[in-house]
Amino acid sequence: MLEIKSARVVVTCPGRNFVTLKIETADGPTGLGDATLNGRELAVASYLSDHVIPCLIGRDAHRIEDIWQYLYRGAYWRRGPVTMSAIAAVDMALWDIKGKAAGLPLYQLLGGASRERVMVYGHANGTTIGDTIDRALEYRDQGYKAIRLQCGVPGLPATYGVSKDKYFYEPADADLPTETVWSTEKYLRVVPELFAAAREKLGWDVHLLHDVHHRLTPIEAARLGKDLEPYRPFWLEDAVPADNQESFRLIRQHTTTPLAVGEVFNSIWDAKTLIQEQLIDYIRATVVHAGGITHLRRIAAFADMHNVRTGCHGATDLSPVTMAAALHFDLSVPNFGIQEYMRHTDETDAVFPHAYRFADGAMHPGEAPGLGVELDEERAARHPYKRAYLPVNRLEDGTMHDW
Ligand code: KDG
Ligand code: MG
Repeated sequence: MLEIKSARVVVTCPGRNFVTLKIETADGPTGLGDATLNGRELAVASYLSDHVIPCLIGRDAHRIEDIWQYLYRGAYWRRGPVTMSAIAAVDMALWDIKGKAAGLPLYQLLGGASRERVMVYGHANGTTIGDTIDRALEYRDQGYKAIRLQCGVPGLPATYGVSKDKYFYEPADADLPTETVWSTEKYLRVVPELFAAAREKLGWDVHLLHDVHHRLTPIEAARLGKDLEPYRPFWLEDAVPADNQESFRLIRQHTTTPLAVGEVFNSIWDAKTLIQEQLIDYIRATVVHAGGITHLRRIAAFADMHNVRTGCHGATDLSPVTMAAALHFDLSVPNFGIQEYMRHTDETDAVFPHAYRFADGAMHPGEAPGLGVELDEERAARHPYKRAYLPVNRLEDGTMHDW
């Protein structure tokens, strides 16, 4: 028995908001879990402090599966991003504790390494095709084997995925949602041009990825998939919103471009049809928003039975605690595909010192016991919460559209 003595939530904003759960045991280690839900941070902080932490005190930290079931089944109100991010934070913290208690890095408890390193993809973006290719060449020189390409859309003032900064992208940019404008027609013209230019300049020895960010209809996505086929993309991400999982059947009938989806999924049920019918190639669900390591492993096992590989979300709104958890998971699961890596700022890394490292286009979680991430609470306290929203998106005639 490793008794949970106390738990608390730390909200900090070292350049962007992060919600972290810290669980302390009576005579044993402490554990960290990420509970950050971009633009809705305080809802998860309250869910944890007001409704979850009181139920944790006195429980055995070693009973990870039982505590997961207690919080999921026992709450009656199931699923949803707030609930599942809160459960994820508890789950991560308990795995961290178990690893520290065993004196082993988490991946060893998950069955050990299935590979030597974890291939990651970086984000090359620019307002023009030329800028994007220049960034991609820099990524390639830094050793990246896989690069996501996003460029501005001619005729639109700004586009998701395109940053003002060369290396850091932060879409939660204002204390009320920024309004952006979208044209599918303009977008569908530029992306094939971007990929044609990229293959010409970057050659064929690098994987190229693209994120549609849920903005097309199935038939539009099918068209884009077909247009990109000659350039052999590694994947086309979030081609349509997956609220209706059957939408992917239509895309699948028309294109052999590999499909990835799921960064907003929070449970296996969001992906059931997609996986079972092999309508996708990569599942993007991640540790923090999909119920923690315990639940993500279940999703991965189900995906493995259907030849679907993992491609965890790894944007900057997922804290270094999630990044570490994802890397332990990636290193261990048999059906790993790729890991997204948008590096955090130095300010964030200073609040969350970590053992994971990047070299030659790949990452490794390191050998520190547990997750291998610390929280510098003194530094964290110097960065108070600052309200920040993701943008919203409208068509040129003012109609609300998916951001
Ligand atoms: O919080 C939203 C971001 O994580 C998201 O916009 C980033 O789509 C994204 C990606 O693929 O990293
Ligand atoms: Mg995405």
